[in-house]
Amino acid sequence: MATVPPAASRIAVVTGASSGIGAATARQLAEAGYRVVLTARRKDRIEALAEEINAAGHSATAYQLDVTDRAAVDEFATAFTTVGVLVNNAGGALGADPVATGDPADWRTMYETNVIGTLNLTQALLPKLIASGDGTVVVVSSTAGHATYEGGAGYVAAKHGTHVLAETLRLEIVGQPVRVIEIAPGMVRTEEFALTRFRGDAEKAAKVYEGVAAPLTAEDVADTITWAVTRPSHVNVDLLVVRPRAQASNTKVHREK
Ligand code: 8X3
Repeated sequence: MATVPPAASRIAVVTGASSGIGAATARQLAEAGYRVVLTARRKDRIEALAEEINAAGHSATAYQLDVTDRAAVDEFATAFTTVGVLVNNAGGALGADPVATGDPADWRTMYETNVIGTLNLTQALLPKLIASGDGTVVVVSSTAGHATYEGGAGYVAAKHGTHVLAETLRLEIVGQPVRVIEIAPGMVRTEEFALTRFRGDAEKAAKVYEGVAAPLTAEDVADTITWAVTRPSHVNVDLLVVRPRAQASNTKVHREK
């Protein structure tokens, strides 16, 4: 049974809420009773999602935000006295090139969005999470944050960064009323992850999931996030690794012919 958090901690901020895991998480946290604040760069998408959530009788607002823009993030944070939950979901992969030929610009972008984006939101909202008396920071990392694979170095390096941020923050704020939860999904088929990685090349994107009976869905991951967040306050799920049954490791995937 999910516990209902105290009233002061019922705002949940979700970054990257315009699609995929972020959008699914926003829907599920709203259903769990949180007032969700949807952030993403694409205003039209988060506004439509907020409308959908509100029409279903829950509570959502949309706030256009680029997580890499620190001034904008600081401005966003002034809207709150307390925040109950921050889900750092914004991020993604760009390219799948070997180290020998990877584009440094891609590496930089991935570090900026995945690591600095998470750092920006976490720093800006930490005082509000503490002020709630019962805060939760979720870092959506990846199995790429725990082991490497060929062609993945730029993304893997960035996701190791988000993993380290979560681990270190948990050490540093122990004793404060804030949990730090890392969710590390493996293969998840969303409308955009692979397409963005391969710059719109639908054929390459489809190959990622080729023959895989049932990759995880955004809803599956949102489910694990919502489960971890709704445990009683004293229960900190440090790290939850979730993969489809067909994926035994980042490089061992069962593909049906
Ligand atoms: C996504 C998992 O295997 O594409 O975060 O790196 S993988």
